[in-house]
Amino acid sequence: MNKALEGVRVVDMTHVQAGPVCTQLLAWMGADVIKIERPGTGDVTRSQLRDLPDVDSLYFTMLNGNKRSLTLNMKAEESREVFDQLLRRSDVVVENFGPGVMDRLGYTWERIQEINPRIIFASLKGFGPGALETAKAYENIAQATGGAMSTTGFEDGPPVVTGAQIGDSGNAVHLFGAICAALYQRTHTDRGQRVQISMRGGILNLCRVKLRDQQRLEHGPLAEYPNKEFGNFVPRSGNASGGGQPGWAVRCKPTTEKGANAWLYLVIQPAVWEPLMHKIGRPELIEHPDYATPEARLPHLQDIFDVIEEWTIQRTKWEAFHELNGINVPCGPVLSTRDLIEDEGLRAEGMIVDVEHPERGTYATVGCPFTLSDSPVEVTRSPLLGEHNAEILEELLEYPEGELERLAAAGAV
Ligand code: CAO
Repeated sequence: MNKALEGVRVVDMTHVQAGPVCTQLLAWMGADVIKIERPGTGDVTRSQLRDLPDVDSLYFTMLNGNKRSLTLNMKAEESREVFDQLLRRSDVVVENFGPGVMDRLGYTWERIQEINPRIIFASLKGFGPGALETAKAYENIAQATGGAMSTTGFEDGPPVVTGAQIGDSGNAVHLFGAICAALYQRTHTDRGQRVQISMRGGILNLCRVKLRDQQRLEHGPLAEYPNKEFGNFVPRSGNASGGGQPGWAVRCKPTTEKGANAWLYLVIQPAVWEPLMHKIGRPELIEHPDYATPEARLPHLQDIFDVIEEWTIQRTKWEAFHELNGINVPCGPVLSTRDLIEDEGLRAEGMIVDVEHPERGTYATVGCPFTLSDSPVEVTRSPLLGEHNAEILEELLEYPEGELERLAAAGAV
């Protein structure tokens, strides 16, 4: 066995971002992922945000590597025989359609179980039971309703979404974990099961510490927050660390005209206070009663970071990083997307990978965020629309020659 999920077949009914990122992870772990797409158009992302005319977009190619593509018009009568056969020969079906879509297609959980009692049926929706249950959801709607937006940004500004796609790609990882757990349980029960996840629930999981702070608020103000006044909910707290050790982003010497990302994030652990003050040339603060202990420092954090910034502003973010890292201060430069795509370390780590595509040439994609020593990941390109129709129908489903043409004439593939 060369891959962790070798032998697992996935019927991939996913589209846009959240579902495809999950099934791409399954494919990287060795599952045979068959992406079902509407004939003619396929996943809507194939043609969204195109950088090159008539070529699958990066939006699609970066989220659908290592999969096979089968076109199937799920609303055509003749497609049902194909889909049923696929379900019989598969281990997992994953979908992230709007609420009720699978039921309207005639594939309820009950029907899917009837066809294959060993299959795991995984769904990602915007919301779980309750007032929002029937609502569709995109990334930022999940961030708005799951606690991310109300806690991101500065106190005097509007709620802000994060650049990290925590609702989509973040929840894809939740869904991936859940499917792997269900596959493991099946090795004991020999039964499939229903796996469900809401984007809002997944966001809340990632906002766990904000719910910690909501309950701490009942016992008084949050001393480590930069905010001066508190209501009955957790306020936006800018770049405060959110953890037990204070942190903040400080400005550095710009290296480009605008210097938009000339910033360094640093955290002041108690043990680094003394060497840090020596390093920035402010040894008189080490024993100062307002600063000497972590508790004493809490009300003065902004002053402290201002003092540190007087030192960092004279250095580039990389110079400041190397000097502070040299005395064990936890810190990291704020890196732009340009910095990242050119980062040799990320390529060595397999996190930025170049892939060959027959229509668009070489493109860079983001690799698998974890490594398994016994299951190496080889990132390959995304499939063209319907590229594997003949292969899947004839080799996997054992349709005789000519059936593909019949199904195509009936508008099913
Ligand atoms: N053949 C025929 N029809 C197909 C098909 C196929 N292969 N694949 C999909 N369809 C049809 C479905 O049957 C459905 O039709 P009906 O509405 O008539 O039942 C329709 O296409 C898809 O509906 P949808 O509600 O999923 O799609 P949408 O573009 O209106 O909404 C989205 C998109 C993402 C808002 C919605 O799918 C959703 O809320 N998904 C769950 C949450 C989610 O994943 N969001 C993250 C998206 S990434 O930001």
